[in-house]
Amino acid sequence: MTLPAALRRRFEAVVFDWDGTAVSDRHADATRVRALMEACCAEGLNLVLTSARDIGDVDAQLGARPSGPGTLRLAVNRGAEVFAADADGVRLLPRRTARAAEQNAAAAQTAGAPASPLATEARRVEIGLNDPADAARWILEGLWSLGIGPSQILVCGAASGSVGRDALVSAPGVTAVSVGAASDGMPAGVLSLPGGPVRFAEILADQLTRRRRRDPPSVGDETGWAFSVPAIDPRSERAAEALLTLGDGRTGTRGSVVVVVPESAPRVLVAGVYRGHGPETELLAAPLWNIIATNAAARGASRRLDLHAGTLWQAVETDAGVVEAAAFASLARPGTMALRARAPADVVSAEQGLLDADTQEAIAGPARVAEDPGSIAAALVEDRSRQDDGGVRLERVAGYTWQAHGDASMPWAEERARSAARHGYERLLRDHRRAWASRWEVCDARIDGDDELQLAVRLAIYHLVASTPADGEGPVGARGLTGDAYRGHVFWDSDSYMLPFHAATNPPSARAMLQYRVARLPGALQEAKVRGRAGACFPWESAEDGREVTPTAATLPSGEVVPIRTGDLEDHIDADIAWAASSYAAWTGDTTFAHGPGRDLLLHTARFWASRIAVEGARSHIHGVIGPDEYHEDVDDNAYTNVMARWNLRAAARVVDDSIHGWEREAAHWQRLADALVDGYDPASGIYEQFAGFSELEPLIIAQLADRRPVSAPLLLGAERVARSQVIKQADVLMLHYLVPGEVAAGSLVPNLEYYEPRTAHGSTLSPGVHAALLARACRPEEALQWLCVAARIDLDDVGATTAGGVHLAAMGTVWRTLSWGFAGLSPGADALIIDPRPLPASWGSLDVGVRYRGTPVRIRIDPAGVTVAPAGPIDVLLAPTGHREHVGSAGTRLVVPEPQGRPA
Ligand code: IFM
Repeated sequence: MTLPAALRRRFEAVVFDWDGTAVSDRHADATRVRALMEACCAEGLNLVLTSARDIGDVDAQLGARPSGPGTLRLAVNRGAEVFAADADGVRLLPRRTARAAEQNAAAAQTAGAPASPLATEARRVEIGLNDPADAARWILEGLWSLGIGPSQILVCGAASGSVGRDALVSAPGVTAVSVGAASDGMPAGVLSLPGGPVRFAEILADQLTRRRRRDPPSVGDETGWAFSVPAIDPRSERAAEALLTLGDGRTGTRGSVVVVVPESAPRVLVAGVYRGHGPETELLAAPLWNIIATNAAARGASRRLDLHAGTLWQAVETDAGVVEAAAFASLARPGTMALRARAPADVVSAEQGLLDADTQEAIAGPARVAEDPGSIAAALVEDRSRQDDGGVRLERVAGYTWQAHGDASMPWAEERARSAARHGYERLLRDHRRAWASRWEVCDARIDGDDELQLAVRLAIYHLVASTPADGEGPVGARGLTGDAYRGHVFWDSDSYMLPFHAATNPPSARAMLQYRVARLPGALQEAKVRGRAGACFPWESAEDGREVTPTAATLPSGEVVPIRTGDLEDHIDADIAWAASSYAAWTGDTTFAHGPGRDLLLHTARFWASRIAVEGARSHIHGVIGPDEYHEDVDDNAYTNVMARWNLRAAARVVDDSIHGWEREAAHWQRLADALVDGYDPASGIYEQFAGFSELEPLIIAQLADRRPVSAPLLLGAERVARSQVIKQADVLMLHYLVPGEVAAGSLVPNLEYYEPRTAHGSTLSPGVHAALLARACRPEEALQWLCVAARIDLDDVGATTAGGVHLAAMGTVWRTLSWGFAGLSPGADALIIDPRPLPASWGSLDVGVRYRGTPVRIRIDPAGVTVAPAGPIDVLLAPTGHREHVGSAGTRLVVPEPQGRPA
């Protein structure tokens, strides 16, 4: 029998009733269905059997012992108990309390998709679930933790309802079919396909066939998780490719159409692997694994990136028919990628293989690109087969190796591809999906009430994760691995804007980012000497060897050549790196780092400042810098630079006091210098002057001059006028309130926000999100929301027409921080997680953010009535508004927050 269209696709999980659907009754012979189930699991399909009967009964009849990679779960006793069956036998899985189920239900409502199973894991105890609806939710959550969403699930036998039928079939996106008699009283939306166990066996057999003939997997389409690009638009194709990039933290593959299109700029990039020297240093482009060489021309394409599972699906219409493909870069095995495609025979008629990055011509066999100093080797295991549905299936498993300095090993790349191919496509997919799902369990941020913003927030989080390695050195360029802009150079974007997300959610990634700096400390010590300074002087733009790679000049569209002085003058990078190290240590409590390389960073940057500061009478100064506001160059006493230097000196002096002998005199000197540093603060107005003389500049208010912001003020007004005016490019003084609120005068946030925000062009993508966070801290949620939306849509709307060169990861970092710190007020205290929430925008029902404090994952949910804290293990929290400290056990707790209005920081 031909199955209805809704079933003629690959599902990633099948949930089915045992009695009446899989077998006719308790005495029926289950040999055939057992064989089918085991075969399906062996091909990666996940199965969940539900039954009102107990495990002994069901297992005696079924006796399935699948070896995977697909899982088999048995939700028996009407779902009151769940067992896993595998090659080792049948074992009971831990169950949850009804309270945990309630909280998850609330969270699921918030997310519009299954809640994170984190809270469930945290509170499982040995009592049964009485309500079958809880079991249904448990099933959805369990599959979600495998990276499988409702849109990838087929529910069979919904009519008998041995677990919460309605909860299962009403999950948005689930496909439900009943094989029972038509009169079973099925809920709306359930397909009727009478035929009982015979029909069910046909459905399973069909799923097995699809897997055996290597159909591309189904890719999730959940609301709030699926980012879609429905067509090829030549004007925005390159930006789309950047937004659709697949990343495993170490490698990035732009989400190009699988069949080359003229507008495309496909790229595979590897973190930290560059070619060239000095300002010309740029990321080396690796051979392409993700493009099919064909003569067929693409007429259109629809692409969808499932953010929860890091998997890209596409259907490309060519003149020879439709090519469907699914691809991923394994988060579980960085350097391993996989692609499956179903294509008309004419499209994939020739031998395939890697493509050259520049010419896009096929390369025979493995390939290596090597251009001093870096190199990348790539190899493919490829399988091309003709299937009886007339099409061709192409399966590729790619292995990449790299060397930042020297020769990448081709044999290793080949072995990486071969061992991954031996592991098998379905296992690779399973491991990859689980890796993403488990990252999301901690780092997801959920906004109830704004689906569009929710998706943009998740896209930001996705790119932060996808662009950042979790071991070794983690150099993260301004655009990560999503494009060539800024040549992959590493700026303060990495330390001050992206690192906070990683420190608070996945510390190994933050540690890797810091390791990149730590490993370049010797170079920074050397650079300081060259510049006649002490300590360490880190470069403003950094690449492979840690030397300054900032270009020294740029050519404007008019042809005019202008000098670039940031490399010489944007010294605040030193304090930014020190701040990143201390932020990581505060979230993690990693004393090995704090007393080792972290301390070195702090001390040597302090030494740099001590030698950079000029003592003039009783006061000390820093002359001739560029602050974050790059419209004004060579200024004296930039408040941001001075206060960050002061913070750096004081933090280093504290470290000496606490743990180092022999440095006391130097530390006392740092203290004196810090105390004497001018900071431009005027207690009468509460305003920090951005730099000496700023207040005398032409008082232009860009908010009144420009139709809309962000705007490029130099384009609007001319660079010279801007330099003579109070128009600023991006948050400068306000970066102090954002990074070191304890180092600025109490009560100074509001006056500085009111003074500087209207003067800010937001000409850098780093700026809107910082303002959003600070407006949230200032209890101005609706204005905060406006800027948050701007920040979250910078790449989606290609606001500056620069997304083709890669997404703006720093801005993405500000999006996350606006939620976690701006609104939720989360920060790492010395012995407790500090929660200091602010009012939410009226349109949000709640905000739910996850962090990892001192190793313990914890979710914090803020709603108008209070805060719910759900840690995975016991932690101490400090509710800042009341000073109330509480030891919260893994069962979670609800804290009441008094009226938050009117308490600006
Ligand atoms: O680091 C930023 C800088 O603050 C503004 N111009 C762009 C750089 C890279 O994003």
